[in-house]
Amino acid sequence: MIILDRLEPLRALVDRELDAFLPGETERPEAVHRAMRYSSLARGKRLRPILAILTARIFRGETEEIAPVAAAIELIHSYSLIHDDLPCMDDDDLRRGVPTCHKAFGEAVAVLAGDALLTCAFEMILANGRKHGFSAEALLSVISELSRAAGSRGMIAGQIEDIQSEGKEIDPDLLRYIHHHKTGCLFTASVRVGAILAGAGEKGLDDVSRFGDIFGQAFQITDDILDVEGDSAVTGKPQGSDQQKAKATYPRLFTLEKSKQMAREQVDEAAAILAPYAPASDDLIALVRYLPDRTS
Ligand code: GRG
Repeated sequence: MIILDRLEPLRALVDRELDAFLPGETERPEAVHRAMRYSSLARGKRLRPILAILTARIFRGETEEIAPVAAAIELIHSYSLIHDDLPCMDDDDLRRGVPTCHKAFGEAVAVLAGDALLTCAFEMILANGRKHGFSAEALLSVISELSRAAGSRGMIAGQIEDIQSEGKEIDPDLLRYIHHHKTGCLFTASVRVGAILAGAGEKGLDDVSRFGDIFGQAFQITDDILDVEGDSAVTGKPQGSDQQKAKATYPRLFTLEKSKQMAREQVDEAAAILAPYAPASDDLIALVRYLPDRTS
């Protein structure tokens, strides 16, 4: 069974938590609430909350009570996708196999739904965190990790450098900067959130941070490869979009073959970091090993 099938119950658990916390479609302002639910409940892999939950298991065993807090990370991710798709950014029409938020609801609603998802994430962390008995100190650390990863020292930094580098010559350092910030920071924050909620010590936090960073790089390389080789019916987003916009990508800088090799090397490196935690780290290792073969 491939790892994503084995993790399907976790994916469904995250969806139930999101469904339960997000405002209902009939609650005023209906348009914004409908758009928030439309984009965040659309079929996605829920990789970031799943990474947090699996990381927590390394340090604390079965950890169902992490899910209501970890699920909030998906709201930050969904916000970034909505804004990334806007006409002023990537101007994409398809996401997760359905029309993008601004195509379905208009631009003003999409901007506001994205903003509301970002703030809703922090509301969800506090509300669910207190309900499930996490300390105020742990929840402050979680908020600190995620706000930094989503802010101008994290995702925003990667996004703006990505936009500004379109059509220009890029070097490997810039490519690494863009992807580390745009994609890697939220993956690293996700595993750190899982470790913090599970009470991991310094060494554990350090190990999962290195794992998260390399996971992010391997994920991004395969994302770039999928833009070249993927099937938009499976990825749920337009194929060739990066190439069309002359984006900074691994295949553009290193060729497709070399990019695939780099992804495989990073997967091995990430797996080695968590090998000493086996068998508790088996699912995380399987998840990173799935990246080079992913089709969506
Ligand atoms: C702050 C506007 C703004 C953007 C931040 C994350 C980001 C930058 C933009 C998202 C666009 C994008 C395609 C980034 C590359 C990697 C990525 C995040 C892909 C989508 O993530 P998946 O594959 O998606 O986990 P699903 O749909 O499965 O959740």
